[in-house]
Amino acid sequence: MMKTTILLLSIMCFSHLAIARSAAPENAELYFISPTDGETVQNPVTIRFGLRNMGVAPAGTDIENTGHHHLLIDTDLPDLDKPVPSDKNHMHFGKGQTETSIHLEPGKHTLQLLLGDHTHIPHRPPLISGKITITVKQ
Ligand SMILES: [Cu+2]
Repeated sequence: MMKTTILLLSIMCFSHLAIARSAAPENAELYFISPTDGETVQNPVTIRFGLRNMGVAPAGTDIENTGHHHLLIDTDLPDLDKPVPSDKNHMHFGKGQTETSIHLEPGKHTLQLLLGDHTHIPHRPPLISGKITITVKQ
């Protein structure tokens, strides 16, 4: 039992060493400026990303306490130890954009922001916004 625990602990320590997640200030905050949770909106949907106590830098630019935005649409959080996937549910804003305008099918959608570092990997601690639900009008 003890041996198993030690083995598990060392595996956990190693996996922490193996991944290089960039540090983020404890007081940093990621949030939606707009839309707000529960809002009904029309296409195209303009989404504004808010970030406090950290800066935005393009992907590939390794500057301390910066990152770039990822918009998660109708999905849960990905593995925080890996680069954020790139598909229709995970949009990258690697040029350092702080807002976007997208088209969404009419109906309910969930949106969430996740900051990634220069290699698209979430920070430690991760910068994650609240998950909001919006309704897109026909
Ligand atoms: Cu990215």
